[in-house]
Amino acid sequence: MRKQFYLLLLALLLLPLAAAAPDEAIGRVTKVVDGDTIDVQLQSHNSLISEDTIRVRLADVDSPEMSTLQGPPAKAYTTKWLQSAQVSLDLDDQTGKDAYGRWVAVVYLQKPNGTLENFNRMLVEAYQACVWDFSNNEFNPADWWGGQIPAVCIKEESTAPATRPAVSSSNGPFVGSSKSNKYHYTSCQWAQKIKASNLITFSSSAEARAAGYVPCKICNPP
Ligand SMILES: [Ca+2]
Ligand SMILES: [Ca+2]
Ligand SMILES: [Ca+2]
Ligand SMILES: [Zn+2]
Repeated sequence: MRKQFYLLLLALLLLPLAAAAPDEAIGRVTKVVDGDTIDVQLQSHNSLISEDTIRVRLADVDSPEMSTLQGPPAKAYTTKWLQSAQVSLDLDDQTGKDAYGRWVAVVYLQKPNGTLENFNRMLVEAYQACVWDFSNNEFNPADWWGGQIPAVCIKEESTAPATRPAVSSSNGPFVGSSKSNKYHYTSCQWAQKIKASNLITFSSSAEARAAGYVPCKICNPP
């Protein structure tokens, strides 16, 4: 009798938590493909999904590709936190899968104490991804920070590869800090650490060099 009472009490205590948790799908991460893409073996999911293991593209963020210098560190960060971890997925109700068959989702990491951490947000705060807000999904990244995206790294939706105009590699924009003499690709991990108040933008490498700046040895701009 007493045991049942405590079980009931526990269930009542957990009820609000369960209601708040995005439980459209719950599973374990079996593979980290790169910083913003993972495979999840599902333990439970709603009727939208028919597969047992799905590939998930983190919604509204973009980590550097593996072919770039910043790709492996981003993958290492995601691996550190998510490999074999238990996650809850808030799947995008508007588009579901993207053009590559990956489920678009916000990934919530289940901490040992039961709390859920928005991993999409963690990735941005760790400088391993830019915010890249697509309007075709249900998510608004500003919500992750209580209404205001911090000045970390924000990509415009219009810079999507399909619509980005071809530019010569010597064209910018490049960025530098008023506190140093290096200039970077905007995607460089060091560029992303420059405080907004110190940020200088150059439209070309010629302009950066004319201002006395030299190429960063990490991202190696022209
Ligand atoms: Ca990416
Ligand atoms: Ca959803
Ligand atoms: Ca969005
Ligand atoms: Zn750089």
